[in-house]
Amino acid sequence: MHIVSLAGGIGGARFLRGLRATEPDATITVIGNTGDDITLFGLRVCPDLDTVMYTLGNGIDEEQGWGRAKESHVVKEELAAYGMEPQWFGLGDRDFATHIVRSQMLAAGYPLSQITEALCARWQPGVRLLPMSDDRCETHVVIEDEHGKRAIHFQEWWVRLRASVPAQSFALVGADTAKPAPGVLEAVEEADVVILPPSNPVVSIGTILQIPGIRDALTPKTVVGVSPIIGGAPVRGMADACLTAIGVETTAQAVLELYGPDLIDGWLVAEEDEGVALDGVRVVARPILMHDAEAAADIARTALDLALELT
Ligand code: GDP
Ligand code: FO1
Ligand code: CA
Ligand code: CA
Repeated sequence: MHIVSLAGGIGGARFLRGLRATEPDATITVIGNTGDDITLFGLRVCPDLDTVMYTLGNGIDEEQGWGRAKESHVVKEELAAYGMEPQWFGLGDRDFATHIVRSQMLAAGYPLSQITEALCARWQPGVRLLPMSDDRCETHVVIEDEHGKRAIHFQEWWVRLRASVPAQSFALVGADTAKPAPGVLEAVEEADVVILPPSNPVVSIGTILQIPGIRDALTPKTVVGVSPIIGGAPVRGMADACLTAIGVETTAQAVLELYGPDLIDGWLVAEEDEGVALDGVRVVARPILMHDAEAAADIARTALDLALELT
């Protein structure tokens, strides 16, 4: 069986660990979000790709959900001693090595997809991890504060401001001319089913769907999604601030409508969201809280079974 999955960071990675566990013989291709990517200190950082790679490769800081386990921060302290900015983004020493390898390969002319493959040769995530695009494509956020109206990088809004200043809109800079990375459309074409983990519907899944060609490739497939919203709130993170910015309510119903019945065939919601409904979509209410790896595998099983039933 060939499964294609789209993924952001923590929510996507934890779900994928469950998917891999429940269907160990399947080929899983993951299309990762690179809209969060940022260049810091001359190094290219790809938070969502790294979160998936470290989580599936058993190198993640489990508590934090991003970054490396057993991390130290000597380089960060030394950079701060030189007064180097930004100081609001915490890169750890072990993590730095990943960004050095990636940046060196980018400078040598390798595309991000090949670099990700090279990094995964170490981590052996058990899935094929592809960036959504090899073309640089970054999410920026339009805000208005005491400095006026301006666009800032997504990481500055998310990490430095903790989404405390309302986003007026999001812009995926570079999306209009970006192409899906090599292998992305081919994987979707060959997929038996497509699963959308409970990743952020705006700045993770929504971003991937903006790369020209990806959404159109997905719609003829059987697509089952897991709601990232339970009982009117995100499980973790600030997805509500992202949804509000694009005029969508923070409910499992509204996220389903945002994706639309042309994309979604099956939708997994929490039991308290039973009653969510949309013409043309099979909605199933089940526990969808990934409190541990076993729970994540159970949720992935339910999503996969629903997809196979709808195929
Ligand atoms: P990020 O890039 O690290 O923000 O991670 P993702 O975009 O992959 O996932 C973030 C989303 O996952 C958030 O909107 C959360 O509401 C959702 N999420 C996190 N944990 C769970 C969970 O256990 N169950 C469900 N249903 N959603 C979750
Ligand atoms: N998130 C934070 O809240 N603070 C940080 O300092 C931070 C550093 C960081 C470094 C590497 C990495 O891969 C991820 C990191 N994240 C950090 C998480 C990440 O930037 C965001 O949670 C996501 O991009 C939002 O999806
Ligand atoms: Ca992310
Ligand atoms: Ca479909």
